[in-house]
Amino acid sequence: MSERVIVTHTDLDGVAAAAIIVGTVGEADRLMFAQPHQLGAVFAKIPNGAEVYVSDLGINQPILEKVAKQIGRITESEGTVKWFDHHRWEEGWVRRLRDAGAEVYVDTETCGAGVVAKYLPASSEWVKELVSATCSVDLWVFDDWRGNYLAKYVGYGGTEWKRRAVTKLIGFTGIDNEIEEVVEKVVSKELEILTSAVAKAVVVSGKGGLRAVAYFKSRDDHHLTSFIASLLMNRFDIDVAIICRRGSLSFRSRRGVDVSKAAKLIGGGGHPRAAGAKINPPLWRLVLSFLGIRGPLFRWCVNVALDALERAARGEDLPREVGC
Ligand SMILES: [Mn+2]
Repeated sequence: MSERVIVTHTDLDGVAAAAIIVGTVGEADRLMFAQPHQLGAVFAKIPNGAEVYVSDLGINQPILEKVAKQIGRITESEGTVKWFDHHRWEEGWVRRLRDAGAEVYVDTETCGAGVVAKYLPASSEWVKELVSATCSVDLWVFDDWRGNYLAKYVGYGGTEWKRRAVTKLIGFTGIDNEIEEVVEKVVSKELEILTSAVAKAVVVSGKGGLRAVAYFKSRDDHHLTSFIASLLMNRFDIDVAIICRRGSLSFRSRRGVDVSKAAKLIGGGGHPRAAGAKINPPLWRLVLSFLGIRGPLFRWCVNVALDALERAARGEDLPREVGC
């Protein structure tokens, strides 16, 4: 018998999509969580003749050929590939994967779970409810409060947890005690992080007088960056926030301040109100930070950030290497 493989995204939308697939076609032999850029490597691991479902993952030009070749290998060995997504695809990408033998369903009107429900298809009552909750969060419309609970529930743990979450969401009946308890844990943890951010943040100013609120973030909680930054900007009544980490820095802004140019000046990019860049701090500052002495790294990062902000404000547009 051929192996059933599901490849899905790591967020609520991906988990819900996988739950709908499993709940409709049956248990998967392999459930793989991936980010779009990992698809080449992921597909290489799928055995010949497999029955493959891909959900809530887009393709992009750099990996198109690699993935198409793998799809060709799978379908030529009697396998099948069904791909469900709601991100924007170029027509040529759809054509290339179809030529390789995949069934491709791309629909930007709904979330990934919605695409699976519509085209797999799956029309049970629980599927409708799960799609409603999931799309609410994934499409940023927030018209179904259960989605906010589910997003926090799914985000609680790593791969093993997400596997469990897929099973949990099959036959979705709403927010039960178990989900509530996990969400409570996640929310108190987030509150703790936000409270400590306010306590540890500092107001800094550059040589040209530009002011910002800065914070060093040692924990790996990227999804909180925007919340922390907006909290700090409000609390300190400052329009630019600098969030430093060991390998990257993020800018956030409000009241029309554009931070994307500053990010570009140090080799990064982003949007006017949310941007960032990778940073390469001098080794000794990095080493000290791992020993718990974060000041030297934090000060270096803040200087890099302030310098970029002030140069951007002056209208300079040449990227510059940042030194010690
Ligand atoms: Mn999605």
